[in-house]
Amino acid sequence: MKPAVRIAITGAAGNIGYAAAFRISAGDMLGADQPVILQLIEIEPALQALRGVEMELLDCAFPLLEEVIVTTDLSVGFKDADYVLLIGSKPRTKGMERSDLLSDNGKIFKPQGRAINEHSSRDVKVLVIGNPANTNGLIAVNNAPDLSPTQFTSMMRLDHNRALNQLSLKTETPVTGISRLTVWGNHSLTQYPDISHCSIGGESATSLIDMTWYKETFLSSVQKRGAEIIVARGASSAASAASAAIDHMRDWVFGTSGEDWTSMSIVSNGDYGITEGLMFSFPVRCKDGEYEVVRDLEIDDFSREMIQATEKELLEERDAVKDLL
Ligand code: NAX
Repeated sequence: MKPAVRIAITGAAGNIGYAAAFRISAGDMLGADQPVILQLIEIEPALQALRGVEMELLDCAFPLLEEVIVTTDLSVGFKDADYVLLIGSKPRTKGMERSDLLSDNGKIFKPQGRAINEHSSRDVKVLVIGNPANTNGLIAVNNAPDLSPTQFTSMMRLDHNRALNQLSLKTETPVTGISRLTVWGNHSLTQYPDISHCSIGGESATSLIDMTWYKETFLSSVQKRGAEIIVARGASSAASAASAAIDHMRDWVFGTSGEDWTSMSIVSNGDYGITEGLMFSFPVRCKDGEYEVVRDLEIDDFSREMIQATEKELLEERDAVKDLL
């Protein structure tokens, strides 16, 4: 057996954290030969619930789960962490302005970025899930100056998986037959699910898909899928978000398949003209624990417009939290 790795999860008593912890302990994220130590972080009011999660995890007698640490202390929770899932955040409540949401969450992600910088493994891989995920990720990475910006990512994989599902249903093709899909930009209504380079069952998606359906139905159905689930379930996506987080981390560690790629929000290097330093979702390929933007894809006028719109929104979000960066 390999030595155990440490996985820190904030908001671990919440819906997504609860779903993720069990799948990670079962080996879904890092493989059936990788023991794990879970470092579960919550705020004081949720500590009792978190102790219940700990009891359930232990009651599963997972062979890979070596230890569970439950804490409200960031220096304990992030200590030596090899992987970090930042899930806990402040939800938007009725009447709350987006700028208030951004700044309230900033107050969470700034100290968390600092604590990761100070206490986590020098090779830590961080995934930010708590919304607004891109800008929370931007705050965290800007407060971790001793780590590489490439160690911080935000989650777009749920949007990517949702788009795959929509295409699969529309074309009656299994999801495994669909590749080279990209969801660009922000995890918000401006995200751009792009099928320009996508292949479905070996054929180009643009030759199979009716572009009126694509523009008038598909785009908004992916963008608004989260809201649709809230209406149906009375609660926001949880198991699918946890599953997407596991997909994101697994691909980052073990690599994407062949010529295919995935969508990850990463710190922009200026690729595709996106403002340097912005946390933005690009098409990326992963290999040997690293990721690289898929470069030189042709961007048509429609795509350019959509990409610029989502970049504009992220620039506005960045401006709203500039004192936290
Ligand atoms: P829940 O409200 O069920 O759980 C959040 C948990 O975080 C709570 O237990 C709370 O006590 C804890 N928490 C709050 N502040 C904390 C802090 N400073 N440190 C540690 N823990 C803290 O929400 P859940 O459904 O699990 O969603 C969590 C976040 O994921 C939300 O921000 C949500 O909007 C976001 N999502 C992001 C997605 C993405 O694709 N990036 C998709 C799913 C989800 O909407």
